[in-house]
Amino acid sequence: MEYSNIIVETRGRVGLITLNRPKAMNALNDQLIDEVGDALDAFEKDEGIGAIVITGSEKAFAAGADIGAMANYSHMDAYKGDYITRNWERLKSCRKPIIAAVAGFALGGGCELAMMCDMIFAADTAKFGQPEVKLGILPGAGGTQRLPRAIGKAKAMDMCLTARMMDAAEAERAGLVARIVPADRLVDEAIEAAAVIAGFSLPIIIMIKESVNRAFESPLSEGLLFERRTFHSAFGLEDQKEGMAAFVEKRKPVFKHR
Ligand code: CO8
Repeated sequence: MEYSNIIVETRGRVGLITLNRPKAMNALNDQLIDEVGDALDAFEKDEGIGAIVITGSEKAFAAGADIGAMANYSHMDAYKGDYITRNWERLKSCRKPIIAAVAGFALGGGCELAMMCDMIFAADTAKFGQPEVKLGILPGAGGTQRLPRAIGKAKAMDMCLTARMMDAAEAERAGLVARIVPADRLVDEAIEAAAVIAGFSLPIIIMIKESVNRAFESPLSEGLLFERRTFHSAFGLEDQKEGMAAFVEKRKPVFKHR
């Protein structure tokens, strides 16, 4: 497939999507988001891919939605055409795990895009923010919802109401970021982690992802029930037999359903 706003590569069993609008700090227009959706669809169908990394440039993961493109939208344009927000939920429905590898600015829709991924690895240069208030709008792709779930109400309010940015160290302390990595190692480390994930049993990886996400969608009792049912179903998989046999026989497991 031809892409003009992203670069799509594979590294072993890892799919790599690089946002590529360098002149606009990877500002997210509808075409770019559509292309990310198409690339995810292709990786989802590809049995050779077990996990995905989304990254940007050294300067910017993404500096938000494309301000120039949306500056003159009317309410009717935005609502009827589902502009700016269309296709974003495609990230959420991807069953294979996605790591956001963030260097430089992750602002507005850029921060929201990173939060839609399953975990964020941040370069020590990363800066996260929801500066929409400065533009006379509010976050529109999860900033007011996923950010408080990740870092709590106090810090989320601070970021959304004052537009202040959070550096990588604070983002890691607050729980937004899984790992901080030196900038020159960022993509390699994300690919290495994705390769580890891609070496495990894919059905189990999907079950883990669904179960952890369930923690944010349901009361504890429902989440625990979902986990227990899913846990029991794992005993119906060949890969469970292989994983446990390999442990008992002191060898490395060879999972069939990667
Ligand atoms: N949109 C369009 N162009 C942008 C954007 C953007 N968000 N950010 C940067 N650019 C462009 C600049 O216009 C500039 O272009 P040019 O060279 O042609 O003038 C180029 O990128 C470089 O930018 P700067 O010269 O400003 O670079 P600096 O290093 O001085 O500053 C910053 C970098 C801090 C990132 C600065 O550019 C900035 O503040 N950008 C805007 C950040 C912002 O407000 N983001 C939020 C946008 S609104 C949003 O994301 C709403 C999301 C709602 C839902 C999303 C969809 C579901």
